[in-house]
Amino acid sequence: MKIESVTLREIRMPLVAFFETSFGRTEERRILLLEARAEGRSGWSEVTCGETPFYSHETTDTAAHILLDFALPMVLGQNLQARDVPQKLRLIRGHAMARAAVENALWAIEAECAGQPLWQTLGGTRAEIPCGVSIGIKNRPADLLEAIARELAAGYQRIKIKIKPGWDVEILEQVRGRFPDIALMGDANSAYTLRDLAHLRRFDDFHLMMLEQPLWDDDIYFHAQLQREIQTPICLDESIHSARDARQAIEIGACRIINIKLGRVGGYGMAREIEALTRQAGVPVWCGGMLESGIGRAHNIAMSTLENFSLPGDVSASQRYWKEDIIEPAVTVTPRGTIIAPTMPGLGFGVKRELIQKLTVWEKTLTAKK
Ligand code: OSB
Ligand code: MG
Repeated sequence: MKIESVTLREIRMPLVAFFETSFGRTEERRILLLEARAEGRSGWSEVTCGETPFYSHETTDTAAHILLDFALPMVLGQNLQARDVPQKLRLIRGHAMARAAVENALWAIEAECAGQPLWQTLGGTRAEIPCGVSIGIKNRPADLLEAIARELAAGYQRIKIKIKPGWDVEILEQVRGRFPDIALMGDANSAYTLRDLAHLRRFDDFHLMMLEQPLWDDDIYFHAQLQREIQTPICLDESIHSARDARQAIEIGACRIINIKLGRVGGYGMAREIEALTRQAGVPVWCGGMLESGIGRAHNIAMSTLENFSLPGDVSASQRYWKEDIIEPAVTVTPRGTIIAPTMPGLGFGVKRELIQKLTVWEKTLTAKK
């Protein structure tokens, strides 16, 4: 298909409640949406970076720069399929979330052309996906316990809490005291070093499903050393950008589980490679979240239908984040803590153009030369 034009826009959306990790607090999102046009259709995607370079190097502003000045000119006017995009963008080093947005929008168009929901075009095998929630650091432990109780009542299958030095062992003691048997995990977002080994060993008392990214964001090797010293399975998030990274991590024993984020790995092509590799290696994966709007959420749902996404992911209901989401219907979760994959062709959800227009702070359209 020929890529006729692409519109990139920034929308601002306040979160219904602040979300805090070991690297900081987010209250309002600055989200880039990409709309590609080909075959007389529109395909939407979301750039999943944060506003700050604290989770990864990418930010809303760097992604806009990379897309407008480099990535979009490499694909505009060209005749290509979604699966050709990684090759077309191969000269761009890093900036995976910006690159992923180009590829993912084309997948949505291809699915619509095929008259199928995207998850089926991708080869998903699961029409209902298991869901967990990620709960941020709170002002008080009591706020966290209350949030956990609320999410469990809504049916979510596992609880992930954000941890950091000073908000870890004591908090886990309280959570386990009140909820002894729930599926529980912690995400450190690289808040520890190997000097904390004795401290990290104490986490083994809480029978956590996994400990996500305890050490440096760019490390694989030392996570293998840590994994040999603790019983809790390590899950890597920040460190895994490619199938090669995943293979390395598995071969040296750096983790027993992997969190796949569609943006962090550069799009569906690489996500599917990692899914296949981990499936063959017997290492389960789950879909991570980046506080996405409905568009990114719809893509996360599609990816989560792939076979090896066997653990509950961080993909949850729209209303946990937004007063009004930009897709219709909004994402909802069943009382058994699942999301039903959509049946509508393409992205699988309607896009609320008027609302998006209202939230837009700037937009830019690049058109193929005739
Ligand atoms: O590490 O998984 C993470 C949010 C922003 C940046 C990094 C992470 C997260 C989350 C939230 O855990 C997941 C979500 O609810 O979207
Ligand atoms: Mg994480």
